Amino acid sequence: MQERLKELQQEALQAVQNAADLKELNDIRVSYLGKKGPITEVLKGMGKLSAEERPKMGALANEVRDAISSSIEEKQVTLEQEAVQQKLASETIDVTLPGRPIKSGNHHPLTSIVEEIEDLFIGMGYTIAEGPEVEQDYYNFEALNLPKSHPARDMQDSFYITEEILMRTQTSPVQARTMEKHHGKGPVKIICPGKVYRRDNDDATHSHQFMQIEGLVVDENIRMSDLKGTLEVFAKKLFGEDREIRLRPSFFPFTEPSVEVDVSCFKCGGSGCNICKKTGWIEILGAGMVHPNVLEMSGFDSKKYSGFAFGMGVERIAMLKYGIEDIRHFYTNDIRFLKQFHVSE
Ligand code: 2U9
Repeated sequence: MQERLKELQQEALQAVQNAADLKELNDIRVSYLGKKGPITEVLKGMGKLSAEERPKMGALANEVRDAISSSIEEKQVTLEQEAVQQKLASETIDVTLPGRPIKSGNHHPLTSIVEEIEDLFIGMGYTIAEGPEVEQDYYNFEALNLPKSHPARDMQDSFYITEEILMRTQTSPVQARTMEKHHGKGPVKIICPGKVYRRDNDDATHSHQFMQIEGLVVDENIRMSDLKGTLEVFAKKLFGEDREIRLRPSFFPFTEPSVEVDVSCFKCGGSGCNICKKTGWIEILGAGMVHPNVLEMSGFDSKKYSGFAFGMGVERIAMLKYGIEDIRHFYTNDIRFLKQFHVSE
């Protein structure tokens, strides 16, 4: 029995030594030290021993069991450490490798232009005002000095929904609504960006839906020189510090006097090229002093208050700024077109 126990110890220690992983080690533990293991088996035969030999054999069995179990524990620590080392080695990150670029989208060019213009005017103390795209005839036309009989209504063929409701043809109704909310008390200083709708046949330079930005300032002592100074800052910011503007007389029902505003050509600097059609000037917006009828209709005393307003088509500004030749590129969402406006941050 003594020999058998020694033999088992040898065998077990050898097996523990050779164990390749934690699972194998656990199998050894179960097979040698478990209830059905060989040591238990040997101990069962102790009944046949003399009273003298029994305690000796019991002590030896415990020694063997302890030796096997401590060698298993030792081996377990070694295997666990090896496993950690292996995991660390396999998961090593080379922090010196360059990162993978994260693909990000970018703003639509129209959004960028609108935001750039908004930021500029916010910097000059304006606030942004928005209003409904489905608008009442009153705010779209009547309140802007375009009564039902006015011939200028023909100039802007509109999408009517009912006799009195239409898709707005300009963002001006937002200004009329804002003025009304001020109950005749200035100042009003707003920028109104948004979509507008006109019954036009789509081609390279026309779209039945496009974006406008309009501005309105109403207060005491607002003069044409305020309008000119404001638009000069705008033109320089958008098209370059060397730009100049010029005002040409024009007509809009909601402003008097009215002007069309040109910026000196940003390509040739004014000497004449294909962009400015050899004139040195490019038309960028319309503007004027708010018509007294418009002030009165929205509740302002036109003897006390005056104002200026201006309006521009956002697509036109973007086409000029980025050299885009077809307005339809803005709406077809071709990723190759949109990607060109990616600005990495
Ligand atoms: C109120 C009073 C006055 C807004 C103005 C223009 C001149 C203008 C066009 C430019 C190109 C529209 O996109 S476009 O077709 N706009 O020329 N807009 S003054 O005047 C207003 C607006 C609201 C209450």
